[in-house]
Amino acid sequence: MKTILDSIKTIAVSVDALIQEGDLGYSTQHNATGDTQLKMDVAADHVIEEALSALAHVRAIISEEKEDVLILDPQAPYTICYDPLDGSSIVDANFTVGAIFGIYEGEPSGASLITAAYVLFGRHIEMVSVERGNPPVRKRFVHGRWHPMDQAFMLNDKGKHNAPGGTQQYWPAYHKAFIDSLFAEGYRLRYSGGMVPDLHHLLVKGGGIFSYPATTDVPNGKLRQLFEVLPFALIFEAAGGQAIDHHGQRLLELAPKHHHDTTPCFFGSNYEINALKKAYGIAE
Ligand code: FDP
Repeated sequence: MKTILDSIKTIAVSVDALIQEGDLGYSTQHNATGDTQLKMDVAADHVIEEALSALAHVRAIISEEKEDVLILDPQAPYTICYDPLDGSSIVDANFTVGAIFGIYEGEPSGASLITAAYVLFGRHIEMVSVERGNPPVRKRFVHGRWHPMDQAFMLNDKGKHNAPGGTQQYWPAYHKAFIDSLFAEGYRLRYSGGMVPDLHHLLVKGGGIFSYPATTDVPNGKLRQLFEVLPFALIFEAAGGQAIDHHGQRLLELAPKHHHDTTPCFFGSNYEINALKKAYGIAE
């Protein structure tokens, strides 16, 4: 696992260089969800593919930017699913963007996710990783070295911030009522439109909630299970929070039928997620 995480660290530096170069033009390609890819998306994907393909023990890699699975060694144990540049719609505004990695042992699903990592391309490059276990191994690479996280990035029971994703016009009424109820309680809005910085923000501040509900325009949610949702579910649970879908099911219990499947998703500290369960009528 160390080799894969070390490789992601090296990848982070190369992808950051691409972002610094700043070619924001569109390519002629589309990803599996139909989004027109930026040249930067394609270039980041290429850098990551090349680096991960050089590793031993990797059965396959699956990129959010590619339709198909790339099989590397059918006998090897790990499949790495990744979103090379999450937040492509805000990179032109010079907002912080990220990359997300899920390392699965066997067929990729919540149950087989063994390590999750994300990279933040912000004022400085930062990487956070969680290796599943009891207790999970939580590490942060920043300012040139790995730091064990101990109490850092552990969520309090309740936070102060509300990060509501999706187009409000298409939210179900009970979701809007829930989001409004948090603001009525004094929660403050923090939503940049990038999943990585928005979830990182909640981890740094010790709580709150990020939601991307089922909406009338995207009934199965927008965020992809293997590349985005499951890795962050592992990271939030390891931080003492919860990560559930709109039925109240733990996201880590999901098993996508297709590698580009999406899901509605909610990540947060206990108070807010329990309040969401009540608002959705899914409290135990
Ligand atoms: P983007 O479309 O810019 O790639 O991965 C999808 C994503 O960004 C997430 O990073 C982000 O949280 C979400 O979409 C934002 O979607 P909305 O604008 O619909 O809230």
